[in-house]
Amino acid sequence: MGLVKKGKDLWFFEDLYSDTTYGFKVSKVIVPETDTGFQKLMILETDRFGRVLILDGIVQLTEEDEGIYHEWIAHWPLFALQKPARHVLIIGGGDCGVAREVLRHQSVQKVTMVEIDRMVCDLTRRHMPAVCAGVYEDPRFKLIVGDGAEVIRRMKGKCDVIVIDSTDPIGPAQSLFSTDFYQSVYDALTDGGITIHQTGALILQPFEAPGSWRQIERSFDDVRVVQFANISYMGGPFSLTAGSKGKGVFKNAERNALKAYPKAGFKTSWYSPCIPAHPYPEFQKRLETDKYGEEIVMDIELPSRSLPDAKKVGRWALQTCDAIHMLPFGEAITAGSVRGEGETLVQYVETSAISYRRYGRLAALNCFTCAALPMEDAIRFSIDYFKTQRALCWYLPRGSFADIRKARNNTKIFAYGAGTDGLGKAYRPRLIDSADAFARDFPFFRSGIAPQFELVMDIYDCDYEKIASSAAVAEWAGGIFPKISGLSTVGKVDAPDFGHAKKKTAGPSVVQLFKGGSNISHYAANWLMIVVNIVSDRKFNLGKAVRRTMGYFKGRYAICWLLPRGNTGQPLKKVADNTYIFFVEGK
Ligand code: AG3
Repeated sequence: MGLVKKGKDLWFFEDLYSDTTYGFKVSKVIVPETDTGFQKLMILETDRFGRVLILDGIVQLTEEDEGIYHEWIAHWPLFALQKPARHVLIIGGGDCGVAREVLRHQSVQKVTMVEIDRMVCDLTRRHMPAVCAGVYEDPRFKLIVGDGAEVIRRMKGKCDVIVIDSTDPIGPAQSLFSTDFYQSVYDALTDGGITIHQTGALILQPFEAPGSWRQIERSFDDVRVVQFANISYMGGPFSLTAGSKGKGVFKNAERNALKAYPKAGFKTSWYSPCIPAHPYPEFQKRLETDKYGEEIVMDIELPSRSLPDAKKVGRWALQTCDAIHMLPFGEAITAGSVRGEGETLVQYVETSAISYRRYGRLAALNCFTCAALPMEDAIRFSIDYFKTQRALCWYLPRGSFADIRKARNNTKIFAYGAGTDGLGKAYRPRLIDSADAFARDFPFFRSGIAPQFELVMDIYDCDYEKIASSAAVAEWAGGIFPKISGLSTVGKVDAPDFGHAKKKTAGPSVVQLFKGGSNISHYAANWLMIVVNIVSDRKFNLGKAVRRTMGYFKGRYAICWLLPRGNTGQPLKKVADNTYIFFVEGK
């Protein structure tokens, strides 16, 4: 919305969210919206908050409360260190608020600030002089106008603290939230060093902090979220995510701060070592356990009297969406049972899908959602709907970023319905080495238990450009994968991008039907992760399929499941014995 006239008054409303905003009355426009070549900059004056810096419609600081953010992001890491900091690197932070606070530490001999947008420096220096008070005059301070992601590569092992004071991961700051960047931040730190990054409002941007947590967890030895609240950043609890080079650095953070702060020789207004700034327990839990989604896979036997027609299956998909509180997206994709392709229906829900596939009297159902899945509701609904007795089920925690053992433990194989008591006894898949799964004599295909099978892949740390592009995804699903696997395609590849409002689920989806199977996958651009489900009744070279897929998307590692489908007649234990999970390391 930006600037809006209300009667005689001029108001500003923030543009960060599409469905909620906050605003203030403007007394004067100091710098009208200016395109800097990197972003749109505006400086406004208000009676209540003093001057306000706005980039791309998002409030970056107000003179009234900038101290809260700048003190926490600067002093928390500096006081948490075991040894006083000497060299501090700031990425972004062109208004110099962070530099101002860092320079108050007498131990600091050098502060390098790398800001990509010179106009942010110049205009805030001119119009908000209190924010950068003293910084430019301090001989310890050096400004580099340039791309932080590049400059940092030349700083190996040089910095005790690296503060990333960026805008949100949209626009010019996008590359500062990538795995490669975090890795070069790690490399630039001294041993025991700390980095800290602004990672958004915990309630209003629920996937920002968990996303950064996952990334930082991969490159750093420890992760910690520091929580505070200010006025400038709407939404209450706001997060800074810190990573350390060296294990156990954060264990002493509070103790170090309590000792160092009284000796520092300056007082703060908002930061205090007596405020531990841990996130609310609910958020901490989510940071550690949040996953991309959950999937329930069900094989059911249809009653012989009446095989459901396409309409009935379509209604099942829509009512399943209702039962699990997911919105359907787009039209269902269907295939008839010509030439043994099987009857298939795929209904997209928010970057995941509900699918049905019938072979004879067996229906193979998948119900994947990116939100919490009310699993029992989903199963019970399908059993009732198709008037069957029992479902053979696999519960898969998808995109959990967990290690393979945890992923195995959280996977459940069970029967549900008549003759079972609730979820009954649940089994785990067999954990094997990828080398065994990829070996020629892998027993899975010889056991005779898998008339159809499903290869499920969660591939992590993929290339952003590849997974954010519908065209690249379509090329893989419609052309490359069928070639690698030898599966023949039925119809055209469908690769929509529904433009989901939630960051967690942003990115394209894909469906490519095969003779005797399908490829249904989703691409989480913000988590750099993809989730793939391939069902087939023809065997293909697993090693080649997984490796080439990882190669195409440049994935660094993958967790794969292999499920025998179409086994409603088999004892549960036998099904579990033939369900596998394995870890694949990328090249
Ligand atoms: N940089 C962080 C702005 C974050 C705004 N995001 C938000 N409200 N979710 C501020 C620069 C101040 N030096």
